[in-house]
Amino acid sequence: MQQPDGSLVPSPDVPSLRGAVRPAAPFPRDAPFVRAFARVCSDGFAQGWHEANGGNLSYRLTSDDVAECGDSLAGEPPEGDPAWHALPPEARVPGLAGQFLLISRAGCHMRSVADDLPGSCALVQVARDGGAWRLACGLSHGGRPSSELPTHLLAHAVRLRASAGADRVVYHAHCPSVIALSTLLPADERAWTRVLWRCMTECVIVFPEGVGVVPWKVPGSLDIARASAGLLATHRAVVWTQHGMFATGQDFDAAFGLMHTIEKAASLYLTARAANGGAEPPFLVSDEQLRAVCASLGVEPNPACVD
Ligand code: 2HA
Ligand code: ZN
Repeated sequence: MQQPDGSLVPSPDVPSLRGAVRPAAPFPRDAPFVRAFARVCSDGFAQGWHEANGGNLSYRLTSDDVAECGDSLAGEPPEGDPAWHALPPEARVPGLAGQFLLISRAGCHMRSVADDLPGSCALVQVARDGGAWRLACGLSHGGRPSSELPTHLLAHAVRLRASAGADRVVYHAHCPSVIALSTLLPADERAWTRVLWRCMTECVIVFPEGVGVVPWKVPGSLDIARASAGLLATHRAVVWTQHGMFATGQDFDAAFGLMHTIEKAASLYLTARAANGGAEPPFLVSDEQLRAVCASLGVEPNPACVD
């Protein structure tokens, strides 16, 4: 169901995400991380991944980013202050205590983010106990953070742990070939990973851990957030069947590049399969070739996905 601003109504199990929140401080629109954030939104739209308000993006600030923002991020209210929005117990993120995240606004169109950064983004801080968030700045016309905030929060917490603090970007896009492929393949990690690896040699090098696959679930729900976070502990990308994909990375290039590689491989496979009358293409990269390229580059492929 959509609201007048085009955003999805949050699931009833995410009550803390309801209601508009008001900004407090000037938005750091010229900070390099904000410019890079805007570029991903524009580039993703140019790729055809963001129809209407589809997709969302978040970035976990470094301490240098925070220092550069100065007063914009100051004034942390005391615990219990109404500025803090409590998170449902399943979406608590103690691992992100005190961290700042830049995230797109619910209902915003990625195409237009660069034209109105303060109105299209929220800069939020996670509370010291990981059980609440507050708006530091942004959302200059009101609104709230992305309807997929629970997935973004849990994904950041999981990827921070898995990457020893390196991963900072969580990107969600409605990539057409991945969505189309999800109407043909079972929601199975091995099936997906093998199709992607075997139609383009570079794939096993770019994502040797394979891709996680979340079976269909309600968008914006805690259910889809938990399922995604579980898979993101061991994968940097997860497919949401009949919906799109989440890709994560150390920086915007890494997350965008991973999304792009997977979407391109899915597109190649669909094209080849259609050209072959709908049947499996006969000349895919073999298991022996997968192992050879991994050995030559010192990459360890997910053993469950190579024979
Ligand atoms: O931002 O993509 O999954 C809108 C969505 C919800
Ligand atoms: Zn979506």
